[in-house]
Amino acid sequence: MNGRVLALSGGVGGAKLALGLARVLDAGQLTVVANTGDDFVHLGLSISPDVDTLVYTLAGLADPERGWGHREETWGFMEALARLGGETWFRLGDRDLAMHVERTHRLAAGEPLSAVTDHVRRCLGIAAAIVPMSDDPVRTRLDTECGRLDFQDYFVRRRCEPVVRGIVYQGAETARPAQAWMQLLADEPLRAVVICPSNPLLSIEPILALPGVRAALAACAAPVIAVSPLIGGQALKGPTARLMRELGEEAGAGGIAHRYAGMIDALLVDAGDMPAARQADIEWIAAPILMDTLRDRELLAGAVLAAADRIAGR
Ligand code: FO1
Repeated sequence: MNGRVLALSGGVGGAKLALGLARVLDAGQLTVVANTGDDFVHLGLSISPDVDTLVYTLAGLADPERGWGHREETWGFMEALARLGGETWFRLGDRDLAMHVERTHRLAAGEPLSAVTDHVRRCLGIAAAIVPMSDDPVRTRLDTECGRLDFQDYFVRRRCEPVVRGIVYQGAETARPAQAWMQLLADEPLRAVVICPSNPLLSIEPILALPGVRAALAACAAPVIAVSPLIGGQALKGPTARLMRELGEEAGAGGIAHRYAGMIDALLVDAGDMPAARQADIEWIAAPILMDTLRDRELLAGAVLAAADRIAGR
């Protein structure tokens, strides 16, 4: 069974499922939309962390421990920068640096981020399409007890420690979602739309906040399947559960279902998170959502596609 699949993703967690989908689908059937709300300019370089995590993961180049950055990385640039008293809180590895330099150079020459990303994808032999959610800048900022913070300041420099009171997706209201994926959503008969197990507030919401995206998903004829990023109320990585609590949301599968209600047909959760009674008018499906190994990623991708095919009556 084949057919095109559109996946919405943030960084590490989402990229794991994207890799599983890429491995079980025929070449060219997968399009992954990457959050760009985490993007920023650092040391004069244009950094797109979630785009790069997807690129490195799908190219088999991601560092297996960190999840972000290039595998077999060396840190000569960082060491030299530290000696010069430069900013070292955001670590740019020597191999990774090539990505940021090339992207910055191409953006400065007038290429849109989607074209730069597609160029990189082809150079690294990735069959799946990777589409930044928009070519226009959207910047996630957090209102915290320490004031309004840029995303990477909150996430990396301050290790998600400040208590968060609100989140803004600056620029989202006027940014145009990239053509490549909105057209797919509107025109193509899709097999499934997948919301990857990424942070719903920091990674998926910036995509949903773009004009027309929620309506397009609600109107989409294909099954929309989400995978919970939480198990037993805990995120496997990152601040998802804490952030949901800080913003008054239920930090559990129920909270995820509530967030995506009206947009998704089914939510895949850990067996221990299955509710006693139907909730949020969606189908709840118990699935192996922990993705430690490559095999786990393929199995979860298979479970997502099986759910979509069943809902579509295929
Ligand atoms: N995450 C960190 O925790 N520390 C870093 O120094 C760091 C550097 C970095 C460099 C390039 C890149 O593409 C990602 C990097 N990340 C780093 C990951 C990253 O910023 C976050 O995990 C994402 O933005 C959240 O999805």
